[in-house]
Amino acid sequence: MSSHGSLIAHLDMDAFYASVELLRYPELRGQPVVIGGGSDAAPIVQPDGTRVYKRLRDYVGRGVVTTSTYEARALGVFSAMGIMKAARLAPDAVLLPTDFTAYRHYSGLFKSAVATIAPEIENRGIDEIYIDLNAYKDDAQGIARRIKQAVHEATGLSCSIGLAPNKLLAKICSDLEKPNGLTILTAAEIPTRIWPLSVKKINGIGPKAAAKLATLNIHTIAELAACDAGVLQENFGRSYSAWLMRVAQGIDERQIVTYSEPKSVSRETTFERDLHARQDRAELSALFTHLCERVAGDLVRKNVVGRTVGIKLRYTDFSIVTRDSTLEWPTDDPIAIRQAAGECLRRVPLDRRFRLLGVRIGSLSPKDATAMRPAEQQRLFES
Ligand code: DCP
Ligand code: MG
Repeated sequence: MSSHGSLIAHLDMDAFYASVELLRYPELRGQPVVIGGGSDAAPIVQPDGTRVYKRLRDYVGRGVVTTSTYEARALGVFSAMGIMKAARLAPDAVLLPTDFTAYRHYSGLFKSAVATIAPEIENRGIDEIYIDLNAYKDDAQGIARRIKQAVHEATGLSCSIGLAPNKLLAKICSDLEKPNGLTILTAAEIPTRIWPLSVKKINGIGPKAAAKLATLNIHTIAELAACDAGVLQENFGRSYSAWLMRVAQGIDERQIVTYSEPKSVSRETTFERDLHARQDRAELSALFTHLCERVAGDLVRKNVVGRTVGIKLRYTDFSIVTRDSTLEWPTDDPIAIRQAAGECLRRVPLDRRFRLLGVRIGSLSPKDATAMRPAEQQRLFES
């Protein structure tokens, strides 16, 4: 691997929830198994100690598959599929309930195991992390093997690692040789190994964007890289099209963000349909209030108060505007936040439809339990 440039690993656990369940029920190894039932999907233990498992064909309900073993995937059963649909494809597959407590436990175990070898870790979710390997460039492959080994020793589980010059490429690579993969990519290999892939492999091109690209006859990353900038801009707006062009070249400058105290908390929501400030006023107002309440709830849980309230809007062309306003007093009060956010909203152009609304509060400080803000005092007396 080259000794200049950046070096990032993306690690993703293999069939994570399903693999944790197989630790508990090793006799199911090699079988199609689907995770996603409620507690009534738990196996029944017979008097002689043997277990009788629930099968997909007996399932009735509206649940969805959270994940499945590779044997079940071979039959066409994947995450997010309705369980009854999965039952038509794999009627004999075993169904097991989801047990988040167990998955969180194993998530903590694998992350600590990685940290013993390479401590610069960015958490991405329950089963994936980015690891900064810039300090280990001389033997990145050896470090990656040691990480895989440590994860296996700590959990009994396998993972797949992608090693690449940035997060975007590392994430694509960790998925290329699953399960138990170790995929190494250099910048020079982007045309041969990344361009032939589907645009859907890029984290950030969702089903909606992929479908729109398909209408432009763009299916592979190579086709995206070759696409005319003007055509992309017409269809996706300035900022998203600029991002599309960068990622098609494998460019991504995001740094690894290791854990730190929160600097701000935010909540945002993408609407089911694009909304207009005047025509959808009531609906927007309710959504907006709900976002402020959730942000306030986050502050309370973290025991902090914030002083800068900001909003974010994403218009239908994906362009973004933000506004913020600084309060006289730091707060965690949903009404004060709603009021300040409302003032911000009046300062953005509302003549166009938008698809996303977000509320953020920053300039956080620890909550001083003895100091009560005037607005709170007032409401205390009103009630
Ligand atoms: N998950 C979920 N709903 C989805 C997708 C995933 O609840 N639509 C859960 C179950 C997965 C876990 O998140 O076990 C991790 O997601 P991955 O996409 O990494 O899927 P897996 O780890 O199951 O499989 P893979 O080996 O492809 O990573
Ligand atoms: Mg995974």
